[in-house]
Amino acid sequence: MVTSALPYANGPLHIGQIAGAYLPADIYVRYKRMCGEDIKFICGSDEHGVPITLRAKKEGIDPQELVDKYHFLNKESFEKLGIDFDIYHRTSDPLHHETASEFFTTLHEKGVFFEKESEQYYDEEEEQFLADRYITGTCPNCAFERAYGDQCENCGISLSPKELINPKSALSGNDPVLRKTTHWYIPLDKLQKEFLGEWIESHKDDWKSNVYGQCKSWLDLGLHPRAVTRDLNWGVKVPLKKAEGKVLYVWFDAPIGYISATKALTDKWEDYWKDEETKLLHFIGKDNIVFHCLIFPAMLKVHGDYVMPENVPSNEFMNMEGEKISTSRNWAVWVHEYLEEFKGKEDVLRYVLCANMPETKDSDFTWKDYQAKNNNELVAILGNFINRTLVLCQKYFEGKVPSRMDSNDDLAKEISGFGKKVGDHIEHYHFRDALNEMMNLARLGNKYLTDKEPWKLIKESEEQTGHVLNVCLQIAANLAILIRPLLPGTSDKIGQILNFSLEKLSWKDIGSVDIVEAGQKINEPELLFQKVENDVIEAQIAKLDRSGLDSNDSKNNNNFKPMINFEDFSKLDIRIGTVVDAEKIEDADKLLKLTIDIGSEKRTIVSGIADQFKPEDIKGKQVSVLVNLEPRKLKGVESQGMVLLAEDDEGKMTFIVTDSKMKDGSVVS
Ligand code: B3M
Ligand code: ZN
Repeated sequence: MVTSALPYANGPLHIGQIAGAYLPADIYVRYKRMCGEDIKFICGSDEHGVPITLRAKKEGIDPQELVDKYHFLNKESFEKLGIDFDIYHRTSDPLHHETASEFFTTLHEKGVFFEKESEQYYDEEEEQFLADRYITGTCPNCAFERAYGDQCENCGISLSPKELINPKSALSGNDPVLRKTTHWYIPLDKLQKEFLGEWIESHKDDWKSNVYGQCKSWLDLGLHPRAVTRDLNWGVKVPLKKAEGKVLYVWFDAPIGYISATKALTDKWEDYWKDEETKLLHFIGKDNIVFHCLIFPAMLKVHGDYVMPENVPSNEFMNMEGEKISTSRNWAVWVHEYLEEFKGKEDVLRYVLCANMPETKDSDFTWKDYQAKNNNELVAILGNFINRTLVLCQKYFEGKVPSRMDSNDDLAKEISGFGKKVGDHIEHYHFRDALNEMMNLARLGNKYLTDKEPWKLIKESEEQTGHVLNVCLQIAANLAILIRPLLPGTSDKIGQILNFSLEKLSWKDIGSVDIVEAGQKINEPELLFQKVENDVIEAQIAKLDRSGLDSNDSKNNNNFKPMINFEDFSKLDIRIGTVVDAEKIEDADKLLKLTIDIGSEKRTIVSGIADQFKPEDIKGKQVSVLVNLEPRKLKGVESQGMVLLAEDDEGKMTFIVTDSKMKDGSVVS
């Protein structure tokens, strides 16, 4: 049983979500299916909770209208991108309400919950209790100013509304007041002692270290009881008479959505949830770790009928162009837009997202890198090998598979080695390594062609040339199987051109050198991948909307950039240098051309400071210079580094200087 986090149906999907929770699961599932395993892949829309009601209010529509809109949009995006769920269900479905409600009742009857009256924040103007995202304020942990009542998205910590500093109602901006209300709580503190602590510890070595690490620090802090009900009118009604006007907490009902979706899929749903032999896996992003590793397992365990997750392969975050992806600030590549603008390039996106998957640390998607991976890898390595092979077969053998001269056992062994390596990587959730190993088989094919030079060999021996091309065709056919979990569309295309049915083949066929039979006709070659030109990339970069970021991010001191490690930092080579010359650049109001002596040499650096500094004021100044920044041309002048400046929120700048004179070239670290 494989699940991917149920995305909130409050907006379109972005690439960060795909790279985090959906693509890795899809690759895993496709691979397992090819190994012949009985596997179900479940997902659906999360349609409850404050993210939904807040968004609906903002758009001025009903929550139901909102979730209808995004459920179908997102379902279609997944389908087009080849994320091959067995079912894409939704939590507003009556079957889900029934399932979640029963689950609550079972726990209630077992006496798991305790009931408690407490004071909670309330918005008097809106006449509404302020739970979760209805309340925002400053994070007590990292000082981020837009933390929610349930979680800080900047540092990831889980919060309760009362922990927020300077809390405000997200509905009206008003200061909230305190009001009494009753809720039902799951005693996580008690469950930690009873089994959760020990259970997490038992996964110390087989879970990813980021996942285990996060759980461990939660447990070290000590878990607290958590309310599983809310004073809202949108959600699964609490099935208790005295709980009129209350619904289940979205994080209580949403994971049960995995179970209701399985019920909707098959009558045999219990085989996938209640059988001890079942291996349950949750693919998620790191902000969902606590819910999938602690709270949901606790619920499953106390219920008693269900298996516990065997693993929760969670990814870190993918940033974009150096900034945190953000729906509210419109900083993202939206999947439905990509699919519209890049028709036929679904596999390219899958490839680039996999190559950049945030497996162990946050990663960064950039359009330049997208272009480079497409042009230098998909086109130049994979596409090129297949295309050269096909063209040569057409040219020398009229599109018929030539015969091989021997059985070529060594080659078979070598190829089957790739199947083993890629399979191992996928089993261990090392998707980037799996991708590299897939490409290595294409590299091997290219090298074989280059070494054997069939275009020369043909002048000497048709038989030997035929042998070489037969080998290439077998490699191509094996590639179609090997890349299939990652690039299903491309795999299909190779199968169509080479005229063999991939449906009949399984993972263990990798290594066979008789997939395409001698004498068989192959179809006209068709380019698998096309080069992406600069203008396409530039248009995407121009489309990005930095307006949201400039006002909130770069100028908000509390919104720190994603964490880096020491190694990242030590890549920066910062030196002290003296400005020996400065002049304005023609036709550029803001730019100054500086000549800076950094001890061993002089550098030309273009800096956007002409509106704040006059050339004569900076000559002779000692400044800090990043000297290993890639050179780039600005207004025709090559800039060979960057001068470091501090900027306040009004845009006033000053140089970063030392407090006494230093030798030029001194290292800043
Ligand atoms: N909807 C949060 C998210 O989209 C939440 C996941 C539910 S998984 C059961 O990140
Ligand atoms: Zn925080």
